[in-house]
Amino acid sequence: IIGGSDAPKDAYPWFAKGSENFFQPEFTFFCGGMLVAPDWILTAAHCTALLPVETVSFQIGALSNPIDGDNGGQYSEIFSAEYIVEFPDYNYYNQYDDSNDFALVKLKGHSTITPVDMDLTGITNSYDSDKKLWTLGFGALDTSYYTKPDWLQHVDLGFISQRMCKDKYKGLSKITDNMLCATGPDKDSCSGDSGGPLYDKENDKVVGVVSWGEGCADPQYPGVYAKISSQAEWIQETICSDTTDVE
Ligand code: 4AZ
Repeated sequence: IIGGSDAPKDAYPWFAKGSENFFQPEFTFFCGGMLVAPDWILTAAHCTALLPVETVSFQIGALSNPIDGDNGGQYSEIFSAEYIVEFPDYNYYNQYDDSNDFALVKLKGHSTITPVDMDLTGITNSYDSDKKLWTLGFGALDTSYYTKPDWLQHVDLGFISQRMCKDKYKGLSKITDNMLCATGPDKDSCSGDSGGPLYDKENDKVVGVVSWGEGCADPQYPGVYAKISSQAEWIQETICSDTTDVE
């Protein structure tokens, strides 16, 4: 997160920190996520696409980045992934074309933390161009991409209309109706924030998943988020159709 500040305790109990030990040692942080049902994390497909499922875990309620860090007294729970469902037509090697950058991670166990509500009806369609939205994560603090925070960062962004976002990315990348754009002066999500939420605090709903952008905090290029309401049906069906843990 660029231009943000320390997330307050208790503000995002449903935020999940993804860790993996396939590319990195000892379950190191790789992406954000959010608890959307007691046993399901919503994250970005580009986060999980190259990872074997047995190398993935999520800490729900994480505020501290170091695995042995002090979580500030906030309650958290760690679960490993049981299986991962990527959006059906998601293609890692063609990921900017029509992103649908969604993955649902089934957890080995049920969290007792309250999941966050998703925008399944499309409240984003009524946003004004400066509607305030929040994003959060443990990603890069500046455009060197290397500095990572020890504590969860959050930042308020302004919603960018589809028309304006298309215009800004003209000649560079396609902005589809399955994407949401948001930006702020010297504020953005960045490398490592992927998979985390775009959050509408007023309505207490997550509306997007951190997906991509040209650079970070470049005034020409807003951050791009996968639009949750675009694939509400797939998200709900995937979560509800699961019958592997009937007890
Ligand atoms: C990334 O590399 C990334 N400015 C995430 C978000 C944005 C850019 C890059 C948006 O994960």
